Amino acid sequence: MPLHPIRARLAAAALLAAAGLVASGTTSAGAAPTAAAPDIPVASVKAHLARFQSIATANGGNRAHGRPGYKASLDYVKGKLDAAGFTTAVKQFTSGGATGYNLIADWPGGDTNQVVMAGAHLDSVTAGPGINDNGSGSAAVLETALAVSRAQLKPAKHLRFAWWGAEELGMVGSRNYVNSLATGDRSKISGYLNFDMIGSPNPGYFVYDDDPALEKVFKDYFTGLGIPTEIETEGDGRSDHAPFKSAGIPVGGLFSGADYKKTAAQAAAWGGTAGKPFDACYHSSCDKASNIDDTALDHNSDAIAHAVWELAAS
Ligand code: DTR
Ligand code: CA
Ligand code: ZN
Ligand code: ZN
Repeated sequence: MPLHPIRARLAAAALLAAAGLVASGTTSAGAAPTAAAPDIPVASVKAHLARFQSIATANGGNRAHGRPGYKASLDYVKGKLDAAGFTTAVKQFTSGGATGYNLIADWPGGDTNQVVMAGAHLDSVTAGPGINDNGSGSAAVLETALAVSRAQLKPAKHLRFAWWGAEELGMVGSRNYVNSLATGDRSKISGYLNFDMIGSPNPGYFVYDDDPALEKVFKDYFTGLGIPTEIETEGDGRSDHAPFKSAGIPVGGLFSGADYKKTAAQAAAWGGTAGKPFDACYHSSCDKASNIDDTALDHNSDAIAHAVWELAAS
């Protein structure tokens, strides 16, 4: 079988790097080379999604704020991070008369005056298990954090990962977190990357355009894969990056589409079905384990790792 053009290009780049003909990752001004981000195994990301699905199934069909499936999801993610050597903290808040929880995981080391954060909301709506929205972002951020541990990464900047509660009630958990930070701590966050819906079944490749430098990290990555991207416009301010942006923190992120319909031009660029929503199961009971495009989930997970490695090194 002939190699797909993108794969062929990647294979050629890997061969050149292996032969020492090109650097696989160097910092500016000839500083010590930094290892390139590892491939994030999509099978591992999907295993987390399968667990989120089982948790929902065992808890009334959802993982929503104030419901037992939310806390069970948080306990699962926390257990993986604790075992991998992260310093984790569960931060409680109250919304709608129910206790909510954010999970914060710090990777020991790096300059704590320069914090790179990546996060995803872990809650679903009550209508369904929330596998694309937002098991996808939660699982990909988790697997990226676990890859940091596997690599025993020694980043220049400090790395912090977050899973937010009650996003579906209006970004309650992430706003609570940003408001809880002392002014001095807010200014130490050099960037926040958000991942909400990154495995949509009829996917698009949208990059947040809020901060040009963070946008470029993702755009360049997809250009390298030969995948065109568009600016994310469907939900400006509709996810957990919004409270960070309001506090003056640079934000970036990825999105593969919700209930808007894919245009003919987008289907020509990305494949999939024109005239159909990016995610026809958005906020529905059918947002289950089958509601995922594995290729989009794979590319977006790898892009997260790429951004985390690059931003933490510089
Ligand atoms: N906030 C999401 C859905 C959503 C809609 N548009 C965007 C754009 C970027 C990120 C997310 C979204 C939800 O959780 O329902
Ligand atoms: Ca991968
Ligand atoms: Zn949602
Ligand atoms: Zn969401």
